[in-house]
Amino acid sequence: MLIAITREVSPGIQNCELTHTERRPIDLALARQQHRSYQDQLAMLGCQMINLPADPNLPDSVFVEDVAIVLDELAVITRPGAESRRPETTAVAEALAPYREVVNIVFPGTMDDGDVLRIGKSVCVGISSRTNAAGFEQLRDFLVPLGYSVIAVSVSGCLHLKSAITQVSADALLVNRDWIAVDLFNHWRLIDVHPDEPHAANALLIGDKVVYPSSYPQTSQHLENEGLSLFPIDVSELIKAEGAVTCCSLVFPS
Ligand code: CIR
Repeated sequence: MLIAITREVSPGIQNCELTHTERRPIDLALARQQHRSYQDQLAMLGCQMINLPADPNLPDSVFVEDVAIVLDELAVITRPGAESRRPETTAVAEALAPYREVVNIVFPGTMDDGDVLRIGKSVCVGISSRTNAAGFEQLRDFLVPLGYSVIAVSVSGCLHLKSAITQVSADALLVNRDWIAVDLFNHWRLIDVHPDEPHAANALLIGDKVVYPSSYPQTSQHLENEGLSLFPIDVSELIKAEGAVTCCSLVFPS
């Protein structure tokens, strides 16, 4: 059984953190409607949903992915790189406590799970404006004794590692090579985003199903040509907050 933790869109989302995106007005009602469709999609794909309430004081709290790394053996609560996001961890840690032993990234470490790409027992950690070397070292010290290999990768030009690369099937990764060097991933089938859609590398793989933003039609076509079947979802308002599809949930086996 898969569990998916999500958190309702904050009424304060307009004041979200933005790093590589210009601020544009966000239609809160539409953002909520899109987020509900996203939750429905995850439920339809077999996830048991845990929907945490919105917090008006935490503009980015819909992006629950960033505050925890959930592995089979434990959950690592991050110390988000943006100070405004640090209080988001409390509610998510409480929601995870019944399912996993919970440990924490602590000062001086910073980490957003958007920077953590886990594939089986391999964990790649993007060193970015949100995740620092101390955060990487702390995660490595938690995971290496559990049999994981933990590798640092530098990311530039985008917010997180998973803005640049995500897994889309058992053997394929979707990638924007402008933001990450792919040498490390050369043994994978690499599918490139369409050059006109630089933000299109973030896909959410659940089992063998790919939840994918409808905002990127050219990359969608490309993925379908590669034989992948997509579950399209409109998250245009969440994209304005520099979010995408992985960031709105924490999905893990119970
Ligand atoms: C932020 O800047 O932290 C939020 N506005 C967006 C976070 C998106 N997170 C993700 O893709 N993992």
